[in-house]
Amino acid sequence: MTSPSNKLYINGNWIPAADTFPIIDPATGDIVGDAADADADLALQAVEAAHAAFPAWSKTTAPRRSKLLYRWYELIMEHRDEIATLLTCEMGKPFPEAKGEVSFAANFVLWYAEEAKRIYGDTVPSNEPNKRITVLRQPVGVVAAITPWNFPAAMVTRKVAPALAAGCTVILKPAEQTPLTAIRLVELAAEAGFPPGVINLVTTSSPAEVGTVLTTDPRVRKVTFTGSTEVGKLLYRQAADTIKRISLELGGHAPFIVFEDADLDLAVQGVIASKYRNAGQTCICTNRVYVHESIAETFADKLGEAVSLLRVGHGMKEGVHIGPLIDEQALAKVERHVQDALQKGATLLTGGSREGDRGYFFQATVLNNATEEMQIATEETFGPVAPLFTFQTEDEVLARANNTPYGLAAYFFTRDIGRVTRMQEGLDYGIIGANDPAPSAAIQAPFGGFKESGLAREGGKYGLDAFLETKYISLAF
Ligand code: TXE
Repeated sequence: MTSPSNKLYINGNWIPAADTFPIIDPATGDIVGDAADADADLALQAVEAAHAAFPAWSKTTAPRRSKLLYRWYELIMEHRDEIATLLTCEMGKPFPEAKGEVSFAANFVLWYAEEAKRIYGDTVPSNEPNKRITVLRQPVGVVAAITPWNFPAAMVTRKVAPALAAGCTVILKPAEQTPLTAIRLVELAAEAGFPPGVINLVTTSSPAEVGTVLTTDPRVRKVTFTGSTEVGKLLYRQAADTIKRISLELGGHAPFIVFEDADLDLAVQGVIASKYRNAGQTCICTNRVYVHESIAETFADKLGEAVSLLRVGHGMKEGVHIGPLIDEQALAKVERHVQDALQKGATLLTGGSREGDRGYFFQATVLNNATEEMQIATEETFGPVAPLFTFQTEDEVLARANNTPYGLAAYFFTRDIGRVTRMQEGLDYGIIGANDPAPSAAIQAPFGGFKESGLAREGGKYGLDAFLETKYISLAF
């Protein structure tokens, strides 16, 4: 692994902080690097730099912005394996998944390199012959991007690339568990040639201190955040005083519904793909599997058997499907949810416990006979545990699926076209997988949630809107 830079990137310079903090491999508990520990003063310096760089960057031509983004994309792809190694070592996901994530991350940069050239305005017909109405799209200003640990590369580029394409300058604050991937991505952005102050990086072990600066300083005009619903609500409140634009991509509690006419083998593979990827630490991960009572036993047998074959281990080992959870707290939460479900009458089909005596591993688990009273039915588990519920009718399962404050992703499997139409329209979720367990792989599609799962969309042409203001000009002549 290359040695990470334990510095902050502010105004085009790599500068040290007074302190650093260690980064832990969740598979071993070993220290794999360290990162600079920014405080409020350093966060303010980053805001100052982004603010000073904004006028020139916002006036940089679209082809020039596009070219720099394209160069950044090329550099990320050239260093794909190296970044993926860093990612596995600080976050834990299996190396092939990490490589997939780095390509996914790079593709956002590529997409927005193109999209930068397509930020169009409008001419609107006027009521009077001597007036012209035009509508300009202009960059919103300085952007604070706060990213989580579960996708340390893709969440950075899904926010930073559209912001830069729109003409905004950025302060990036990655999660304290996974700053090394972000540092490397920013090093490559610097190498690509973005001018000083256009991208700034503040790593910190005190997210509340730095986050307060980023969400209250009036020079920051936009906050884009992915993380827990709890922190999302806090940032929303903090940003309210200065009416910042805010995008929130928060928690989820995805239902996965298997109707009696579904292709059961496909549905089993679907649960595996949507639940166990990233050890279940994905906001669109399946959280509740509803199976029609007439096929419940067959489905449970098939799923239990398939999941028992998944191998848990260090992400750099070959043949591993599931890496560790991010930390002890995450592991304890998963354990708590499983214990609570077992106490309330669930039965284990496979898994159910921690694995090994080092690192934060939990076995791939399937719980049968789950009910709504269990914590797992309402709280985001963020781990490799699939609880199985049964249902009798379409109306009933639709109501149960929608009975949550979350509204990010929902999945269902059926071969009845009428039911496909009714379900996709009836589910109160921002992302629907109809016979598809992996809708999020499309960078061109709008990713985001209803209700308490968030605000605004990321990805594709939709992801640019969050970084643009609309200006209406009425010209009399
Ligand atoms: O999230 P946090 P955590 C969910 C998931 C998980 C739970 C807790 O259920 O089990 O949240 O994870 C920064 N001001 N998701 O505690 O704390 C933090 O530094 C400013 C879903 O890791 O929300 C990091 O950069 N920033 C999710 C980011 O918020 C603050 C991804 C996310 O961390 C801050 C991760 C503050 N006061 C967890 N406090 C998804 N949507 O995919 C924290 N942060």
